[in-house]
Amino acid sequence: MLIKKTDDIKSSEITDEPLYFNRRNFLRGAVLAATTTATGWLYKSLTAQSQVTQTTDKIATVTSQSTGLLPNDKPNSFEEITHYNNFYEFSTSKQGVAPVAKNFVSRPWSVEVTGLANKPKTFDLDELIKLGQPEERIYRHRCVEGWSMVIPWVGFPLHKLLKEVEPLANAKFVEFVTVVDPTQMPNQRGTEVLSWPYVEGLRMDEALHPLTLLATGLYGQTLLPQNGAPLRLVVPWKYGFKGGKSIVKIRLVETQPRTTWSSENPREYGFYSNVNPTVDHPRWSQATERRIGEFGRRDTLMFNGYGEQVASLYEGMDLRKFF
Ligand SMILES: Nc1nc2c(c(=O)[nH]1)N[C@H]1C(S)=C(S)[C@@H](COP(=O)(O)O)O[C@H]1N2
Ligand SMILES: [Mo]
Repeated sequence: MLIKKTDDIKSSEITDEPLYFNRRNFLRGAVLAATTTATGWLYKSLTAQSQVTQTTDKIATVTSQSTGLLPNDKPNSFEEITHYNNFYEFSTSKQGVAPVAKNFVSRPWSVEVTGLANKPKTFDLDELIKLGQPEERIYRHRCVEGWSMVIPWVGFPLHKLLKEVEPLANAKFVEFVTVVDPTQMPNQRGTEVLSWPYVEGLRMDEALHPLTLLATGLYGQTLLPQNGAPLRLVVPWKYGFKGGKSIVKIRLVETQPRTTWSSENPREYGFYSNVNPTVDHPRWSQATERRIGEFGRRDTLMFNGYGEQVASLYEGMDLRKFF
């Protein structure tokens, strides 16, 4: 189960906000080092997809909300992030996703933003990236299964896109519909694994929160298929399954959408699914987690450590009831 670390980044490199840009340069160096020492196919796929690298170079500012890293957090290696994945459309084996997804074609790609909006619109991916002005966001990622990583995403806050379409006042929720393509995704040829498409959702205020990210890359490179190319959602204070991969449609709706995992098993996977160490999964404790690449377990943090930024969204809600 354990994946060997290939390009350790010293924890002493994790710094506070003022040193952010230096650290970012360091990470870019680490990517290059990993690239030259990794296998040939990796090198090829990275150099072939240099577009977002160039775009991210232009990022001028990163707000303090974008980091929130703790002293003992260090980014997982590119190898770990791209070879330990949940993406059931391709495979239910975490190590099996990357090889099966390897040739997934995600260009051209467009995202339809529809529903309760003044200006619904279908965006071409490149247009979307330009609009969003990608920035780097290093977030903790906590899977409901009890493991975690630290991932240096490249992306832009979802609110930038939502603002473009002008949501109507009765748009209370946002639904994220991901791709259906059984020719490229073997597990979509049946419904044994899940019913397709994989759908997720957020309340409008969660969707508009500055931490909520549409990711188009990681480690300064466009996303590989296994991480949700070309566009996936990242909601760092919620369990990982809330972050739908390979999104094709974003719908603004009035009532809480039916999401894949909460309809599959509402007792185990709630609509909100905020990381909460005090609410156990019916089949296992959520109090601790295993950081990929580490031995032993760490304590899981309320809201995955982002409580200061997001706890106010849930004031007055019983987080044991609305899980
Ligand atoms: N379309 C789709 N999105 C998905 C999943 C999936 O199976 N299909 N798995 C989810 C789960 S359980 C997790 S933990 C994260 C994993 O993202 P990563 O592989 O990039 O770390 O993606 C989420 N998004
Ligand atoms: Mo997950």
